[in-house]
Amino acid sequence: MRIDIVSVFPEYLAPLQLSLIGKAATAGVLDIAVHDLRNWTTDKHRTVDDTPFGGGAGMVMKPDVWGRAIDDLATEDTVLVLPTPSGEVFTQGIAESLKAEQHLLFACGRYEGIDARVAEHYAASGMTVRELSLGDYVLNGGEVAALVMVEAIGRLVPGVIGNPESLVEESHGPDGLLEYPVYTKPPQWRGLNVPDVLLSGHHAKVAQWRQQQARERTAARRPDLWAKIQG
Ligand code: JEK
Repeated sequence: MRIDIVSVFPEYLAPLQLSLIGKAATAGVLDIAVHDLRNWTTDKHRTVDDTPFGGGAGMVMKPDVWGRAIDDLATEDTVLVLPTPSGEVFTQGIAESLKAEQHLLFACGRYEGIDARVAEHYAASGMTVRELSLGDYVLNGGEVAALVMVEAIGRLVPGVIGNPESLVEESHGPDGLLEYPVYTKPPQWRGLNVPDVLLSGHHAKVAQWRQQQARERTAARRPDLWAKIQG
């Protein structure tokens, strides 16, 4: 998979050279490139923003600069990903739907966002355009969202994760419940004991206890998920 990320703060994307994703990039499974949007400006001051039509606070990113960048980087099979607070919420399901794509192009906005005609133009041109939000809180730009999305999608690409078993677990695990609590040695730490059942060697009882813990956690912490599962 090829991933291009365009930003006015390309240094912000440096973590992508680290850890699992960075190693996969090194191994050639993922091909990640980060670009400075200002490379596509044409004026002396390398301007990327302007005042909003209709008034209001802040600045809006210019469509012409983004248009030149996207025209240069896009191919026949590009999916254009636009992180935005007004997007569809990014989920594991969306990560799954993007993991087999040939090319993802992330356009990371700043200020009040990117002129709306950019998404409109590329969608009308036949490109797949995904306007995605990380969640219901406001960030200062799309870079952190792109980092999260690249990590969530990248770890699903065959050859990226070191341990294939951790993905198998997930693929037959989505009963929609949160994870059960996990423990390791020592069996007692600062006066807290690992639950006896986990030391018993009784596999059926362990499985039953974990299932019960997962249900209790989900009901307490995620009433939204619990309502969908219905006990
Ligand atoms: C991309 C620029 C900053 C900040 C104005 C007023 C209520 C905000 C844009 N989950 C997510 N949260 N935020 C983003 C995100 C933020 C971005 C950009 C993504 C580009 N900004 C910004 C304020 C406003 N709005 C009404 C909401 C707009 C994001 C993701 N993904």
